[in-house]
Amino acid sequence: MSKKTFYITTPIYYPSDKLHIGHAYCTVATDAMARYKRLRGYEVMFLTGTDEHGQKIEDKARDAGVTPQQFVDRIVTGERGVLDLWKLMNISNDRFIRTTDGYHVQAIQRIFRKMYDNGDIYKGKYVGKYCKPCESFWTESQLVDGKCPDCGRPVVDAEEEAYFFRLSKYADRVRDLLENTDFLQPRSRVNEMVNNFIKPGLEDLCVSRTSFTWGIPVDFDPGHVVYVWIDALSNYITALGYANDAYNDYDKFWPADVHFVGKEIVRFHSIIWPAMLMSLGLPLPKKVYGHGWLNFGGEKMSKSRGNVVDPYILAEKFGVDALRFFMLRTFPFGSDGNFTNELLIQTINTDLANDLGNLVSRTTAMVNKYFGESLPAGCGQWAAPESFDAELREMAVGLRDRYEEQMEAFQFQNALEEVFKLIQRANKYIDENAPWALAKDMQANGPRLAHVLYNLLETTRIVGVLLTPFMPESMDKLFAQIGADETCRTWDSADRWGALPETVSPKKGENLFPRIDMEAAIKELDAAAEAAKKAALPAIELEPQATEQVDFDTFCKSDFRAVKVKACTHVKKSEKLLCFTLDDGTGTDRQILSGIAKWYAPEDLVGKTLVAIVNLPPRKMMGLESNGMLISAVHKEKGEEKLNLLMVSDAIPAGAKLC
Ligand code: ME8
Repeated sequence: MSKKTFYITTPIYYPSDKLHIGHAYCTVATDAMARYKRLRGYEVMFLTGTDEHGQKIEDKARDAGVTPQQFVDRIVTGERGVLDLWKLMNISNDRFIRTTDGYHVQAIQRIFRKMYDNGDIYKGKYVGKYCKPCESFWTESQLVDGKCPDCGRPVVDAEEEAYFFRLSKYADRVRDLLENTDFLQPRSRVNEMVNNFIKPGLEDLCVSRTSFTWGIPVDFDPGHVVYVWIDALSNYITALGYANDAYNDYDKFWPADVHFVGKEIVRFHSIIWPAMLMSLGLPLPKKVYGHGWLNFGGEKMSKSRGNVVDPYILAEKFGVDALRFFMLRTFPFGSDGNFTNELLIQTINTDLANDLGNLVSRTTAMVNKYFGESLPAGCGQWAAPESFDAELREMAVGLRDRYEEQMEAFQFQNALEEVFKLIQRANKYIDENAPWALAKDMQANGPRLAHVLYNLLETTRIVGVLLTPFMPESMDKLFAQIGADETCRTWDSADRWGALPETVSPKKGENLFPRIDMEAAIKELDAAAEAAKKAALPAIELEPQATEQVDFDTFCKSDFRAVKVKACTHVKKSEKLLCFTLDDGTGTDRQILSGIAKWYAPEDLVGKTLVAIVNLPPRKMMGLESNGMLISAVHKEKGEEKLNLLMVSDAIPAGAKLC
């Protein structure tokens, strides 16, 4: 009999910037789901990838001075790029699609043509705004203060030929899908879609562009490229081999069991995507799940807001599994969550170091201490069980069902909550039995102690199985420590008490989740974030040149002269000011104050030939008079202000006019 299949996807990410922990959130959730289904024996197809076309990428590549393909290659396959990040996060995707892959490009052209041939795509006129100098079309909403968002100049009304998709034709069917099935989850997102987008009337969608070239060409109409969302959404079927020969998995895996997507792109997945599939005559995905955002400081984490958290820093510091676990344990998947380093460390310390880590280390240590290599045969049985023996055992064998119910509803947080209730119960069971007291008389209490420890090992094993989708590497270590081989790491064994042989050889090993010193770690993270912020700043930043013009006569009124420094001292009580005594060629010393103490030691300036503007009105600073201003060059390096006094050749005599 063929295996049951499960097809799950993440959105395909824009490789416009480095990905952050917010992107990792969805991918880690998808990974946990995929691993859970594999554990249950499903044949899983887990797809992720990158969405590489569109104007934004074209613009960024131009700014970076490379071709769009070079630009996306660097972010996808380069060091610490998308592929590296998924490797780091231990993501077990079965396939990775790039929308620049040849097979996808060809499939999109076929899909576009099919929709054109069946009359759902037609040529019309796109009415919008046009910026002549930039040769760009804009929609009303893209304008900034009614002007071109690129150059700020006025725009004119314009029309452009474009292809449209008859989205309006599918409005009723899509509404029915949303309102009368559980296609879209969480349910709360349905009203949002219907009220905000469907009720006001679905308009046909413009699905081609002629204003830029970085996209998939419409093969029957040169100059048009396919709208990036038509290109992107189709990835879910092209990656299976729809309309191409690269793969042959469409019949096996389509329709998808679930698309996991962030809440802001639910609109595309629950309205446009089903309508496209209806037009193509294909089955619809079974579910779209719109998850919440990971916020930082109360706002969506995103590069443009400058509040991104770097997964590399956190993974290096706390381990990948702790990070994966934290994201799914702490925030309900359907709602937004506020990421803080404190919360991350607190979760690691409480759940992983204290509760789980202690259970494992105490149990294995006690087996080794009181019994050596292994527990005696027969320890799984106890003739007169205590009430807490039964309680622990019942809770443990019933856990798999409770966990499954939550996982099937994508409620990772609740599934983990169930697991941790058992872990806490097991720790309480240690205290209830006080093994250290039993160990005082091994002759009398040895068999009971062995039974208690077996119950703890068995509970730990069940916990280990169910935590594997979340923390695969650490659970491998956990199994090795309690001596569980492959046969008792399975889904089937997770509701079977006694699957662990009585005489396995547990070995207390390294601490699975070391406790973290909150204060020290926060300090280090803050410093790392500061350094990363600095590193991301441009190497050199220059002030934009003034656009306002000065007429020549006004400019000529400024009198610039070469001056020689006779003396230079710090101004008392001022951290910024230096006081210069200058020879300006008039025979009378000139005093100028300048706020450059941060950059120069006074003694280094004596004897230098500088440039000053000498016909400014006198100004008082810190009780001293300044007559003019020294000219310097300013710029920023990695966000830090730099200043260089303009120094000219000493061959120039004091007082020489600069013109
Ligand atoms: O939207 N918290 O790509 P994208 C949670 N290419 N999720 C976040 C997040 C955060 N702080 N920041 C981003 C696109 N995401 C399209 C998708 S699919 C056919 C095309 C999530 O790179 C975001 O919600 O901008 C989205 O689901 C995913 O990352 C990709 O975002």
